[in-house]
Amino acid sequence: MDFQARKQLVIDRYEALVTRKNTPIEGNGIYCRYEHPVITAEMVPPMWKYDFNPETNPFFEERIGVNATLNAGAIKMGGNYLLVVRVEGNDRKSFFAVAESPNGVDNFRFWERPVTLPDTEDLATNVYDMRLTRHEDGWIYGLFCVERRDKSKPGDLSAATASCGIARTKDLKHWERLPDLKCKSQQRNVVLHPEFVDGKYALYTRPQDSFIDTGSGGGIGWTLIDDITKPEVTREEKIIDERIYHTIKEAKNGEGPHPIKTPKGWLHLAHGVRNCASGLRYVLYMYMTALDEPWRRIAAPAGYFMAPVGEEYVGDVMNVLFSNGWIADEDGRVLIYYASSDTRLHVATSTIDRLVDYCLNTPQDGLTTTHSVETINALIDRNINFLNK
Ligand code: BGC
Ligand code: BMA
Repeated sequence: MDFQARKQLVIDRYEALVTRKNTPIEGNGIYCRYEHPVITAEMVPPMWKYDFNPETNPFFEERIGVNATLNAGAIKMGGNYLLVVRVEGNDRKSFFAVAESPNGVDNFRFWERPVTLPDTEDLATNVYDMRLTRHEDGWIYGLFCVERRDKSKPGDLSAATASCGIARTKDLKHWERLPDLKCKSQQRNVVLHPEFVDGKYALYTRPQDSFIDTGSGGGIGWTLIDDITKPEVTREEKIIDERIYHTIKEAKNGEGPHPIKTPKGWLHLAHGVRNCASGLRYVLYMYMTALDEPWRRIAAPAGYFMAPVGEEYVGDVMNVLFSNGWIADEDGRVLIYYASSDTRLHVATSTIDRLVDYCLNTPQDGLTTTHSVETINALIDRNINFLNK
């Protein structure tokens, strides 16, 4: 194919994808998945990847490859649905880029350019997984993971450090970078609570001993910090949702997006990880905390909320669902953005009422087989009276 024909083909394919209609699939009554992913690597604008000059690119070859679009922060602004997507190049570096849709389920289009995020003096090797919080102080904060080579281990090429980067904005266009969160442990999943608590900024954390290992303790932590412009963890990181043997969060867990406030408590979405012969399995789960004490758990439905199905199992890092963005709409709808296998981004829709019902009425994990069977038998006993009604 010649330059002109290839260029047209690339543009046509791109346009077809970004205008493709998406339809919900009825599922378990708790949420609906959608027929298509909302953002894939093929939906990154051709302008970012191709040299459009026939002199310098006679074959219309791709010059800059994009490997994946995943783990997006989400927010509603000016009536539209915006995602700050983790875009990962073929070079394994990720960066952030905003994609916008009028309805939240299809027609997502990236803005003209990716986000130019100011860096700190100690340049990061990689940044990823931004959690967006519209805080009551008037700013929109983005908290994300900053990864650097661990210089204390020069002999180990894979040794890295993970810490929490913080930037704030009013429009997702102009970003002010604040210092990285100072903290004794490594941090990959820090989330800013949207309200002040005792007049302080509140963080969900996930203290870990080293880059990969969460270590002996661990779970989702909670701590208050005095000054967001000089962010430092000085108080205890209180574990509010712990890891538990033989559950979906045995190996690791971490807060997803910031919790959603409801009349019955805060709704939390998190990821849980367990180990198995094929590697780590990442699933999504939910829990609720008290309205007046967001660190006190009041509901913990057993098991996972969402796990990979079908093509979601397959990708760069198999058997992974991960979410760091959801939007609570004015009409009570909730749009959950999740990535599958570190490759593509999907949406699932539910409502506040359905999610609260799920959290409050799904049986808890009894932590043994005997309890699981008892729970099923109790349900059958209650159901017998209703079967023929
Ligand atoms: C990757 C992340 C991953 C982390 C821990 C990083 O290098 O970019 O996607 O979560 O390692 O495995
Ligand atoms: C990490 C996360 C994500 C990723 C997941 C699976 O720990 O921070 O970036 O989706 O592992 O690879």
